[in-house]
Amino acid sequence: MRVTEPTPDPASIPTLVGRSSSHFTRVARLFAAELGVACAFEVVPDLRSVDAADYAGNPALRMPILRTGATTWLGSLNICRELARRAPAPRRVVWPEHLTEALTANAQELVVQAMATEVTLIMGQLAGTPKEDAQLVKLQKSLLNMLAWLDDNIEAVRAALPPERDVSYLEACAFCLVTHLEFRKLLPTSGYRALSAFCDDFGQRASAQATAYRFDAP
Ligand SMILES: N[C@@H](CCC(=O)N[C@@H](CS)C(=O)NCC(=O)O)C(=O)O
Repeated sequence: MRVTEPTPDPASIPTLVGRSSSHFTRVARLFAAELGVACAFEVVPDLRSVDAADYAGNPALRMPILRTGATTWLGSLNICRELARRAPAPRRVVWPEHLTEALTANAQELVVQAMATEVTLIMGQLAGTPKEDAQLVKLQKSLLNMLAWLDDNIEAVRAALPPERDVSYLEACAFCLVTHLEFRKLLPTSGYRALSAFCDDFGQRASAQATAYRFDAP
């Protein structure tokens, strides 16, 4: 009698809901690739939507979201953790709570804050907020300050991470942040020499190359 391979149950494959142009979504996609977890991908069609159903039920009206059967995981860090639990083989992941020195912990804080600030700036641009708006000007200054800090410190930060790691949430976020600034033409990043060198290095990974930013079809 011929034995056939069991067809994978589609419900057992998690679905990542986001956009291929989103840096928080890319962090999750990058982790899925690093951890060897297959995911389906569902595009959030329009970020102007105020219907939580368009964000897989996320009341914050944000992406990414991971759907695993009847469960949803909100936000990139939660998603990356769930992907790690589903990884077919254990991987050495450095999570934010492992960063117990001020240098690395502050780098994590600033990378994620810079990502959030970039989101606000882009959404402000899309909404037509005037360039001289005081809050916008402050956010731009804040982003530049954070990038300068990260550029000054990224080498020391990386040197302080456990050398035997497979992947760190901090580096994944930093890579997705800096490459996204270029992708969205928010500001040129080549002047940030240390960050650019870091991106050149991290960008060699298959996970980085498989998750390049692009705009999803409308
Ligand atoms: N804390 C969330 C932040 C997610 C987030 O801000 N995502 C952006 C896209 S990269 C978003 O959904 N923006 C929609 C909006 O600001 O309206 C996470 O870590 O995933």
